[in-house]
Amino acid sequence: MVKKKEIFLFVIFILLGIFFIYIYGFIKNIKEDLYTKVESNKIEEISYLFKNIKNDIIIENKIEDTNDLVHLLSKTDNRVKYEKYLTFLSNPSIKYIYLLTKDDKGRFRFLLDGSKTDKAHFYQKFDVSSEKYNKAYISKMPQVIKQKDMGDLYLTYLYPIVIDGKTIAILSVDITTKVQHQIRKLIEPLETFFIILIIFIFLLVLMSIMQLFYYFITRKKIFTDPLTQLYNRNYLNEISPMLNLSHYSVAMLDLDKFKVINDTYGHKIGDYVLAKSAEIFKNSIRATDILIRYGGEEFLLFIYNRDDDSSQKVCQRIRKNINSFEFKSEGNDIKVNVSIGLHEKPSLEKNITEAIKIADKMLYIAKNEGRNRVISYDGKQKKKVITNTKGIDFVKEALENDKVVCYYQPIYNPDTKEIIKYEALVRIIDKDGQLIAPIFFLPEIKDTNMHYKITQRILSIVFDKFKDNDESVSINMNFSDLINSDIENTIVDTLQNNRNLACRITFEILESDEIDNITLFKEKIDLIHSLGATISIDDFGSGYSNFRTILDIEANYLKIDGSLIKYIDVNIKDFKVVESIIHFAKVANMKIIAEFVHSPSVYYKLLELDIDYVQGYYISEPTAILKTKDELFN
Ligand code: GH3
Ligand code: MG
Ligand code: MG
Repeated sequence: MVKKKEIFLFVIFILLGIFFIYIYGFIKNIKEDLYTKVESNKIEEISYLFKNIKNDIIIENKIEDTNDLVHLLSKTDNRVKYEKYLTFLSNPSIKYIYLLTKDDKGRFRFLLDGSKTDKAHFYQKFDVSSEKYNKAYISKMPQVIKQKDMGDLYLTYLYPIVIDGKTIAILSVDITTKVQHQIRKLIEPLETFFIILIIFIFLLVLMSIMQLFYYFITRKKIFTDPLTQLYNRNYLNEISPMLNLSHYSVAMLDLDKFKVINDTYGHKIGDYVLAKSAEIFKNSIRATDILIRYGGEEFLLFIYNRDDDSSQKVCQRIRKNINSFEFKSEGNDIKVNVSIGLHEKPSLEKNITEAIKIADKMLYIAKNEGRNRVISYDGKQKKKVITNTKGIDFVKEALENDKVVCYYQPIYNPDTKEIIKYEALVRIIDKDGQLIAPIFFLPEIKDTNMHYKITQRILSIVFDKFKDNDESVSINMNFSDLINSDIENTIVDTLQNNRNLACRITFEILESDEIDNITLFKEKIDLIHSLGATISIDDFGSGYSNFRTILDIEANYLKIDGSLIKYIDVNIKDFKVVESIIHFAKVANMKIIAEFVHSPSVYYKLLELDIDYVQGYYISEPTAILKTKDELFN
């Protein structure tokens, strides 16, 4: 999920930035306020000047208009007198003071200049630097010109001298003070400090934006499958802990006979069909559903529970959309189907892995029932689904008519390149001559007498087949088989008198929660050991595996469950779990077997882990006749 720390920091930086900009503005305002206050104080301070000047020059000389004034001041004596007077009135804050008037052409001219040196001549033209001169003249209102870019406060105050409603002259006073300089000295370091702080925060915000951006880019890469642009297994690992299964149904989708498409049209078109199928899946689901490329041409779908659109409907929609789509590539019209296994109530299971396993089982049934279909499980009818397929009578009939057979899958030693033994796998041949896999009949006859009967039959087939050859074989048994006295008798009777056979027999025992009586279990294991046969723990790592019990059993082999092997080449978590199981087995002095080795990449990944033995379709499928080592890997 989104990295909370990064987002938190990002928000904090933004808030700090806003806060500092606010403080900076606040300080700037204080500075402006202080300036304004200083200005008005200064102006007030010199307002006495204007009254005195008006009285002493204008009123006293009975000046009535501009001409009178020009006339008065054109006389050198008067000018010298009044300029001295202006100089005298000045105080330290007044830098310049002069009297101006406007000539006929509207140009400003000097009448008096209070400067001590470099005085302007009488009636010298004065170039105005601001419109305010005219404004003061016309509006008859005093004007202030703030001089910019000066170290100190520096302003020009324009005071119009008005007689009979007419402006006859303007008194211009330049005021300066050091106060502003002091204010600036005080406040400017603060301002600079905040500017630096704001720049620093801005850089931090920029950095965290870049970090977030980078995070989202890499995150997308890590969680996206490049071919289909769907989520990949990493995403499943990421969301698993947060996913509330009670809101979803889980479906497993697998393209039918996809290998044929690859074999017929080539891998490139195979890739196109995969990508296009992914697109069709995506268009058939809703925004709330989560679609993941689980591996190869298998997809995992979490369907959000909604009243208006059931998970069954969604699955059927996907199936129909794939079925009716014509994949066109390089002049080929390709038809593709999809089989879907659906678990409608995954929250009934212990965890996501278990729920996915059941969806996978349903998918397996969909494949076996002819593909291009949806098989669903709602938590209740699991048995029914399987019963409907093959029931107790089916097994009984098979036993009576000798239709129970064994297939043998080699278990291979990659170091010596030898077959170390075969696993005997039961099959039933049905009326149509089709081979039926145990998933379709064993769950139904579990805990019935029929189960013991079928185990007895398997034992007799296997003992018979292997008694006269040199090969080794493993036979699947569960706990209830093991404690059944008839089965025990068969094993003891056969193996006690045939040590040569006994040492080539391994019993593969499912380590399950049903082993409640560990002492009894251990007793039976010891019996098998005493006969010279060996013990293998089956499906280790799938459900209830308990390291302590395994150590107590003192098994010779440990077979890692296929669900952990299947995606070991792409799923780092599975890889780590298998790595630690192998480590554990080595310490406990057990040989380790990996089942479900279905591809070269899985095979080579296991070699990296220094696996003892491997078994799976990549090496060989189960066959009726024992394969030799030269017939493997094709
Ligand atoms: P079933 O109906 O039983 O599912 O048959 P299948 O042929 O689809 O199943 P199988 O698992 O035997 O074969 C799957 C094939 O998918 C084998 C593998 O080469 C191919 N495959 C897996 N990933 C990719 C891929 O990324 N691109 C291509 N072109 N093929 C892939
Ligand atoms: Mg397939
Ligand atoms: Mg497949």
